[in-house]
Amino acid sequence: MAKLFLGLDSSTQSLSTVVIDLESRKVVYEKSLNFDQALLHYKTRNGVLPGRNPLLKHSSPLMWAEALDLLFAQMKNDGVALGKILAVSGSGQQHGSVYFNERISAALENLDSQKSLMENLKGVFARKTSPIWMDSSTAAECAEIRKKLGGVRYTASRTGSDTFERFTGPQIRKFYKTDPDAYAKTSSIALVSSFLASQLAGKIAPIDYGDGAGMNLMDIRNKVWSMEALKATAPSLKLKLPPLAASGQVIGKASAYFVNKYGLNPEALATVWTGDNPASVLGLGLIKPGQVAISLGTSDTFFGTMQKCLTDENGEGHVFGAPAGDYMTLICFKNGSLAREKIREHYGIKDWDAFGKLVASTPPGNNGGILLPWFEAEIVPRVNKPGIHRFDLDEKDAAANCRAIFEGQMLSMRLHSQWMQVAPEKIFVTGGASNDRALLQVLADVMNCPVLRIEVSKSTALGAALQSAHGWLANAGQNPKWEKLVAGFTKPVQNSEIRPDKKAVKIYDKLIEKYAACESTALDTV
Ligand code: XUL
Repeated sequence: MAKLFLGLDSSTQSLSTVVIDLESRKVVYEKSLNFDQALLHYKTRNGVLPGRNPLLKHSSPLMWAEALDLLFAQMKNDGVALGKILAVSGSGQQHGSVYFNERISAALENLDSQKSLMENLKGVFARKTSPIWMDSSTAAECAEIRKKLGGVRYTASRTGSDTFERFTGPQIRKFYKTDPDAYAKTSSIALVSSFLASQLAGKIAPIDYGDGAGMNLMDIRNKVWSMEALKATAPSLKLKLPPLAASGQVIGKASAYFVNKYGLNPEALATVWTGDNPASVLGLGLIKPGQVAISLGTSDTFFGTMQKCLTDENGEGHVFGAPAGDYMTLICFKNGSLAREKIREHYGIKDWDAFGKLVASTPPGNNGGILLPWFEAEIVPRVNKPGIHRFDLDEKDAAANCRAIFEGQMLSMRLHSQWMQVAPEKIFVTGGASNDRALLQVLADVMNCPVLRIEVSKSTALGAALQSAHGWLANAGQNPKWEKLVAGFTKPVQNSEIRPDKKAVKIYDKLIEKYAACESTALDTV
């Protein structure tokens, strides 16, 4: 008999769903709803409300609630066997926050299926809009909290990350400073993930250790709210936060709203949601310490799982709780594809195929040529003044510059992930540039590790569906093993494995020292 589990992912631009059948180990349904297209009246662009201040990025919590109704209606229409779903879980874009007044609990407990979620939730918000992860308007608050906590190193070791503009704590502090009355009227604060989980559960849902770690408010080692961090952020904050819990933990039966309106199984369990990055780590099948994935997208992101909680004393990387227990790390390099594209355009290279051929035509190590591609302000290492830096590299040599940009990016990844003390056994790669074997060879050689390509359609919602299955099995006393649970759902692309070349590895083991020296020199000048 089918065992169906539902996973939802509320990302910046869309709400997606994946239904899995644990018996056949198959994804049986997937769908996405794009906010800009499906909910025109919010006038969002890429999920963000319009506005003049480029540092301010907000979205509408009502839009996320409306999307939830629309997606459930769509599932019902498409004949998804909602009556057989055993549990629901989900994930949300990290860091975004939702502010409620004292009416929230009653509204959630009495969701009326004759009305929409939007109507049910009218009048419960203490703040109309939600700052999201793209917001960078809280530099002052970051500095204030960091100072009160005692500096970068201490903040990172306490909360898992240095203070970052998009993190929820600095955002809450800004709200408290700029609108103290509305802050005082706020009885409860949710993350995007816990806001949606609350609707499914019909009560205020806990925040999980994964998403909670993206707030600069959670004690990363003990997985409890850090009183020190709460105090450094805003008054009476503890009273406004829900409890922390493991993602996938059962909250209770799903709200009757979804049962009556969409025919959801009355026995279906609502579980704690997580952030999109922790969920995607699950969806990619990364559950054992030392497993690493690299997404070569607009920005390049390095994800890893980690058993012991180590934090980055330079405050560049993040540590979050991982849904499979233990920890995960996330390091975001902003100048990813964007920088590769700039180089391709600069040298008039027609496509990525030609770019890859030029890289392959040059020797590993590039005869010592180094390129630091900080076309935009960089997160890792922290660079506020953009600039391109070349060392022993002729700007006129197109092929050498193509190799240099990718080598530089991969050397930077190796250097700036050393604090994790994780020697990866295998690296899974996703994203646009992962189609190019010449680039993947550079990655395998720099990291001295086999690299495999992985295709990730909706890996985040898949991770959420697996999380709901885990929660349901654990609740039934079945002691589920993550390794068994994720097996078969995510597979690397066949024959995509690239092994490191021993000679090239030796070259990069030396070149990393030069790279680090060049980076220090360049950082001294910016
Ligand atoms: C992670 C981050 C983003 C959002 C995107 O720190 O800010 O990856 O989670 O949804």
